[in-house]
Amino acid sequence: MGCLFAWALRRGGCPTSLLLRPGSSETCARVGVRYEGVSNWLELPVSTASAQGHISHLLVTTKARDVHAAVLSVAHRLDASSQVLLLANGLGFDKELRAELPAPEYFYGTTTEGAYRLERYHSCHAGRGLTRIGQVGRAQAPAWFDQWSRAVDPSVWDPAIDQALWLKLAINCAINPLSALQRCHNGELAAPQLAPRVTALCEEIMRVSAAAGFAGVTADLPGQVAAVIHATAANRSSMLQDVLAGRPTEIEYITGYLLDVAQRHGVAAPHNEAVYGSILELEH
Ligand code: KPL
Repeated sequence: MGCLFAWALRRGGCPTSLLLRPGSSETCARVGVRYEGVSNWLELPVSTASAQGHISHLLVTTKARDVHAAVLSVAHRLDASSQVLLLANGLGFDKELRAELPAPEYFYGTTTEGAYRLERYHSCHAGRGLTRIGQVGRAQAPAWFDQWSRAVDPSVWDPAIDQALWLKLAINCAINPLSALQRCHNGELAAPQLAPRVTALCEEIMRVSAAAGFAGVTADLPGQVAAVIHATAANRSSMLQDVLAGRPTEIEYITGYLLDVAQRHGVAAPHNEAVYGSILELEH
């Protein structure tokens, strides 16, 4: 996803660099995006986190658990004028980060663009989607959003981004752990033997959502989840992909976050607890 956005921003005329992990010696990268069978390539400058130079705008598209380390690795290049856009799955990845590094201005995003990696710096843009960006309590988009939205089209400034992020979390809680445990494509969750488990997860998630002030957002969660299952029927969820690749999953930032909220509000969520525990067992 990072390559797709970097490529789109560069093509849209925004001076864009790729930030690589320390140790990399590359100075530029040929970044390609394949769309409808055709790959288009652009040269992008590359810098490492340990380099110097002020960063005015930083886009973070890492896994949720890596957001904290990624932003801290460039802390010396950020100040109060820096704008940091966090586009990761789940919630809660920014808690310690914001306490440790309060200076930059943080923005949040979620996207339904579909992309997967073909090889290093070469992605396939598999499906067009919508990117929502916002900052809680901010109705007006910042100046940079104008250029962003022309480059990453379609994008919208969402003054209720907290609701969009919560809905994404709710949908991920209903689909990701179960699909990873069943090792099934998303579409198989609609089968009669799994659909009742999805429903049970949804009912708990709706109760937690109501306690957290997001009742309206998840009012039709079973319908929204069914629509995503249908639209992504042939896909493997990101959590299943992590499990199959032997990577740690994002369960702490998805179901783990939901369960923290449930506990804070005294809402029972045994089905979500069960899938959370099973994913942790798989990881260890
Ligand atoms: O966001 C997803 C993910 O896999 O993380 C869904 C919507 C469940 C699609 O697979």
